Amino acid sequence: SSINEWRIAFVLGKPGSGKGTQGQLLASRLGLHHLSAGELLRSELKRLSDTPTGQDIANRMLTGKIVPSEITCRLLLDNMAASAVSSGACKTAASFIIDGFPRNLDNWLGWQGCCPPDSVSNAADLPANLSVAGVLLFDVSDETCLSRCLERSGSVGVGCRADDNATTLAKRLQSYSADTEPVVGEFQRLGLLHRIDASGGVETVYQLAKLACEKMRL
Ligand code: UP5
Ligand code: MG
Repeated sequence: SSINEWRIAFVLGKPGSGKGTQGQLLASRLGLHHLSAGELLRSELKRLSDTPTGQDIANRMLTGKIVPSEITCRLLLDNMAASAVSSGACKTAASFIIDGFPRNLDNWLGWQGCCPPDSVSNAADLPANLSVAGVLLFDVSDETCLSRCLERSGSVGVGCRADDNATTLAKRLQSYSADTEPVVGEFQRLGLLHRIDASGGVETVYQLAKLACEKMRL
């Protein structure tokens, strides 16, 4: 593989399927960079809370709607560059786990528009070669997702989320089947999809996710 290649794995799955939990574990144990699109949007909406853009992001997140791809792609690319610069991996090989993105076909088109395959990026801190190595899909039932998110909503402080209520959760699950399943189908067609049973305990799921990352040469 080329010296300054960045390899990316997207992680998709229903709300509460464990994208963030496994993203963090894979990052800390395998030395990958982990970015959560949802976390980046939550900090962006705090930063922009007094502006129309901030209000728009907040409204969308409270109703399970998807933020326009220009906003999310910019946040992801800015933070990938920052994360690679701070680790010294800027001009060398690096691997990224991006969780919760792309959420729909429009997000995927937007991403390809930012990073067309085999083309040179203009951004100074991004390497010439940025490729999608694969997509992890965490499979789990609606019931399990709901109970995990509602359990989290009972916690206060760290991890407490405005969208972990029954009304918003129903909308997040709807958005998963209406918006995200089509892009999952597209990754399947492209031969990029690694489907993982995410119903077991955290360590069980981690072993499966790690195997998939090894197959992707992440
Ligand atoms: N937990 C995790 N794994 C477990 C296991 N194996 N066994 C038992 N418990 C487990 O896990 C959820 C909870 O379950 C935690 O308490 C955890 O300890 C426990 P977590 O790892 O947080 O699951 P995750 O899949 O990350 O769930 P999350 O709620 O973050 O998923 P969503 O997809 O709903 O949220 P996200 O932050 O990605 O997006 C939020 C909103 O932002 C979206 O609804 C959308 O409006 C917007 N958005 C965009 O518009 N565009 C984007 O690109 C991204 C987000
Ligand atoms: Mg998450």
